[in-house]
Amino acid sequence: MVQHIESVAQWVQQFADILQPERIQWVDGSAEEWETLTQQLVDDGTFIRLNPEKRPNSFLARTDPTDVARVEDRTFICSAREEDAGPTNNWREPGKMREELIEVFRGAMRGRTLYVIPFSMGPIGGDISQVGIQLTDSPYVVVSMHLMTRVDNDRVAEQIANGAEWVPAVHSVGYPLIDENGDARPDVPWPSNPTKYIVQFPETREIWSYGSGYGGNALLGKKCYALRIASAMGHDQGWLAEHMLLIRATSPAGRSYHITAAFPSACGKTNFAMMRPTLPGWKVETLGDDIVWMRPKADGRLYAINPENGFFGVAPGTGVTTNPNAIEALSENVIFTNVALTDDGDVWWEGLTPEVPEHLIDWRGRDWTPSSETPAAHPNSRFTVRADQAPSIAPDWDEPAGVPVDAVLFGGRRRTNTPLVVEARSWRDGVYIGATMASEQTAAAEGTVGQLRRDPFAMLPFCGYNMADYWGHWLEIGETLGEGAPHIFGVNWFRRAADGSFLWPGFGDNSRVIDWISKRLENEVTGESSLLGILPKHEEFELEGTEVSDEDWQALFALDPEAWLHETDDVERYFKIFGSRVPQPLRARLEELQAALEAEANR
Ligand code: OXD
Ligand code: MN
Repeated sequence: MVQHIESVAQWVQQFADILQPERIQWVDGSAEEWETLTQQLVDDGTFIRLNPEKRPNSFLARTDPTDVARVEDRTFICSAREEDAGPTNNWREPGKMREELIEVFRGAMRGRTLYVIPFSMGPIGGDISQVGIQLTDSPYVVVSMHLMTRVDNDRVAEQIANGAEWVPAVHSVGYPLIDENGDARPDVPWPSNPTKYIVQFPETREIWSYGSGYGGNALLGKKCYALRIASAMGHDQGWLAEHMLLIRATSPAGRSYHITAAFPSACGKTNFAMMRPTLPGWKVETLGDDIVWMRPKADGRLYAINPENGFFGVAPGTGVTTNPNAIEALSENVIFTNVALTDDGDVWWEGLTPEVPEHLIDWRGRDWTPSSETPAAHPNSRFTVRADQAPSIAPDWDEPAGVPVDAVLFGGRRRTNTPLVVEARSWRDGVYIGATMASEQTAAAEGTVGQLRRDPFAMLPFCGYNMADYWGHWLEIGETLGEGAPHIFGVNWFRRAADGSFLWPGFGDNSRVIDWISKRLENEVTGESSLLGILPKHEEFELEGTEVSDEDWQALFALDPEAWLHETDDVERYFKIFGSRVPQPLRARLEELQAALEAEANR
């Protein structure tokens, strides 16, 4: 048990002295623990138990309306030197941040239970897996961690006893039940604090989080560990931690391809990961929907695992037509957060069904009817469910060795400019596509929805060190892999026609893009050379059964050199932010592209 490991016991005691909880509970991940804690959450008013005949063992939580998304402006990368955090991260000097946070943490758990959660990211003991221990005063976090990570006291203890490095992660919602004068105050259904800190110390591999109980702010195995801390570990140790989904696509001929894809938050990663292909004979199996860890192995290939154990998916837009696999996965054992409640004790959100219920209780607990002016479910409302409940889950998704990656996709939400699919001619050009990705902002983080922002590799909020060094790390991994490197593609499902309608049907029809990618991997088609890379020829691409007209097809790939020169000017300005740290090969690619676009514009 982890409580018998001296380094762990000491660390827990050190924080217990600061946080001053009423008691400490060592979490074991068992079914009994789930039972007890979910019932306690119901009794305390945090959870509503859903109608067991409709959705057994499932719960609805409503957060405080001010605690609904990741708080990027309160997320800090505290490396020893500011330049190592880089211009895209908020930086604070680690010593100062520690002092400030210890004061904030002091007494933060008065009157509450301190839960100690030993967990593994990835199958316990796997050669790409890693362990951690989270402290929290939120039982909602404990049961969510049960679903999202492998919580197991004995087996994690065994890893640590055998020398595994463990990441300490401290979390408090910042709502003590007893103030410094010893006066009690009542609890609320969703305790949180208006002041929030999501802090990573990449060099010492520590996470300190305060004030929020929601999602990536509070389930510290996810964004804080599996992306911010793990990206820094990977940089030092020669591997990659990425904001990517992972699937296996099998062709009608029975050939399987492992594909990872990076899309910014709330751009359909979960839908893509659980796709039901419309192209006859294709099958897609899910391995992961949000994060992959990848390591080059001795056979010269890049191997990937999904370090998570569950899906924390955006609910709105997930429906029987858009993602039937997710809908099946959600039939039992689910924690829903900030969706609407139906009159018969079930859940609903925009896009779940084409028909809209006559009456609901919205995510804020208020009566709602179709004439209400606000959505019934919060745009960033979520479901939390174990990965193996998805009917599309690959039978070997849990294999510690991981799978060899054949193709890497980078995509954003772009109305204009970016083609449906383009293959990079080289690893360098692929890294350029990843580094210059941009997307229209969604509701997953606070900020203005719809604004275009550069989101390199979909890692803008998640890279635990200088983004330009991260690009350099990708270039180095490419060199290590050489011939065995996956092919890299840029994709965009969101291009619009002049009238504002989507040019591409998306969802299951994205299997058509996979089909073309597989033909490129097999060298069965040549594609067509363009300034941006290799584009599909019309005749190489399966469109039968879609309503994509010739005109739509042209528009999906139209390249306007003037518009692209604006794009490359913007990239040039973006690169300037990183100064001399931008790797030379990426500057060279930018210059090459600018010269080619200028020649094209002057023709
Ligand atoms: C997520 C995100 O929660 O990217 O996966 O915001
Ligand atoms: Mn994500």
